Amino acid sequence: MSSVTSSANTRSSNTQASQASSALDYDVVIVGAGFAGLTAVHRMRELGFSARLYEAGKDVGGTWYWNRYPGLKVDIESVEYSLSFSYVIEQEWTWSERYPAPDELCRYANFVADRLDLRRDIQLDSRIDVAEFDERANLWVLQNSQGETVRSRFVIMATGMLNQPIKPSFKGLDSFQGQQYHSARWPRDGVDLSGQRVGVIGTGSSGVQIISTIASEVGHLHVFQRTPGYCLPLRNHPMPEEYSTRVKANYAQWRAAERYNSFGGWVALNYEIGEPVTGSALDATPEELQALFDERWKSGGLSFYNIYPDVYTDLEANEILAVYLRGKIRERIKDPKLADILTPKYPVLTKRLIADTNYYEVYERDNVSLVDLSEHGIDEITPKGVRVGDTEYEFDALVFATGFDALIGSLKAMDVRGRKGITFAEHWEDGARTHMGLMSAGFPNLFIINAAGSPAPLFAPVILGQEQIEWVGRLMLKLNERELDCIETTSKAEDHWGGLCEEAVSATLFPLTESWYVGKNVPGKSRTGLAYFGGMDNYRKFMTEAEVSGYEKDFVLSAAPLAATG
Ligand code: N01
Repeated sequence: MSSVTSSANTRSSNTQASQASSALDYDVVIVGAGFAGLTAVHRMRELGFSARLYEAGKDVGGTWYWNRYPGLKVDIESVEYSLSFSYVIEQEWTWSERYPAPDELCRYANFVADRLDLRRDIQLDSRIDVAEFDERANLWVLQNSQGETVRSRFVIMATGMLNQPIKPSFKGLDSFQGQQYHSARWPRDGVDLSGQRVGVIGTGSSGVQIISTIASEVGHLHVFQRTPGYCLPLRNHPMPEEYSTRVKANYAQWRAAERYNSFGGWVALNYEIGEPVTGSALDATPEELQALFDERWKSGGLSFYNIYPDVYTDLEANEILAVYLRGKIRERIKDPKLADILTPKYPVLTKRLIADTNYYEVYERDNVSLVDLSEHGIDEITPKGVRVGDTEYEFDALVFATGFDALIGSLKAMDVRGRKGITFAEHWEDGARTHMGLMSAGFPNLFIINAAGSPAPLFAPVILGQEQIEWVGRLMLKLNERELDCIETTSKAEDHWGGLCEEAVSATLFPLTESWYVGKNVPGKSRTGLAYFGGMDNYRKFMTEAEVSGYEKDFVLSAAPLAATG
């Protein structure tokens, strides 16, 4: 292994001198060039830390670099799904669509990287293969796929919450003779499916967008649906110039509204800042309910997340919205039998809403068939296709839109070794263990962004990532100020945080439904500590308390290697 030589190969002036300082290449290594990774590079530089970002992909963009399936659009409005730390970026960049496609999101990420001159600290096409904490030197030693070794004091893992694709372990999975694709690893040059017999397994956000887009292109499409979801029209269109101009002129208010909208984090409603809904759905009059729901329906996308809080916690309140949305779904499906199969039954919002474009209408096509798996699942993948009971469906191509090992998958898949060589796969074997979704015991000076133990599933990840990175940056400054080298959390703090996460999720309806929110999409995965469902406002209080208390509780701070001090 060669060692990196860098112009920034000593600690910056901001960095506390320590026994290990001479061996450092960078103050901080950042992994992943999505929006959070770019934010981290910028922030670290602002604070005077030397930083290097490594990205496995050949370009910046993160999720939007890797996910390229046909029909993909982000389902949060572009004016909100964007970085808020730079006035220049906010003002100079103009979105072309209300909900942009990955190409535009990656162009945006490139614009950010260029405009803020981040590129000189970013190494693309460079996967971090191993990250190991050196307990004697109190630093991280990382090896990348280019054979380089780098040493840093801190590591920021900006590897994303929906990054590690999964395929169910179907019998005969590898026997299929046709082409297989996973929604999250779609070939970048596209796939010509014209005239082919195609099977799509999975009808979550990815499956629904793929199905709606390829239906008119393929020969015949079979959709394998296990659980129907709540699909709502995205209502995408070119960005109205007036709207874009108005948001730019009032970005501070938009951002504040996003930040302080505890669930969802996104606020746009009919091109205005929507007010958070308070009170109980059970106390609202039928007229009030109708007006509120209709307004959201007209706005489109995922505006239903901004709803009476008890819709998340009370089955009766939940059913009021569920009935409304089921009615809207049935209106879109002509055949009542088909409508029965396509209409969801579980409590609404307990799985992520799906923003669609002409999804239900696809089933009016002669070349599209729905295979209902609710009673009888897929028995096996065969060399020719898929067998369900006595029926074998034959395909030229199979698409797995079967989701992700959310929140923990990316770190479990990496070879990251903390104290005593323990990996995340080992440490998280029985479920995610973090403190505030920011640190894990045994992984000193390593910070996790937008992933396990955080409110990421129910809050705008762009904003959450930024707040977490700001918190991390202030913590790093504080360590230097106090002439400390190292911070780590404890097993006790993880237990406590896991308990708080469990308490918060148990108070909601989320555990009633099998979804990635609660880990039920992966056999044997525990929901404990997986995510914090207590709302962003409460989460923010925990972060603030940790900071104002000087990290005295639930963290161990040290000036010398803990291993050496015993
Ligand atoms: O994955 P999913 P996704 N047999 O887990 C089915 C974000 N996202 O990639 O529901 C048969 O939601 C499974 O069935 P069931 C967004 O946050 C955003 O679609 O478990 N079927 C389900 O239908 C989203 O929530 C955007 O019964 C099986 C599907 O596979 C998250 O990513 C776009 C099966 C998996 O759905 C994940 O979405 C895309 C089996 N054995 C994604 N196993 C936008 O911004 C699984 N399934 C627009």
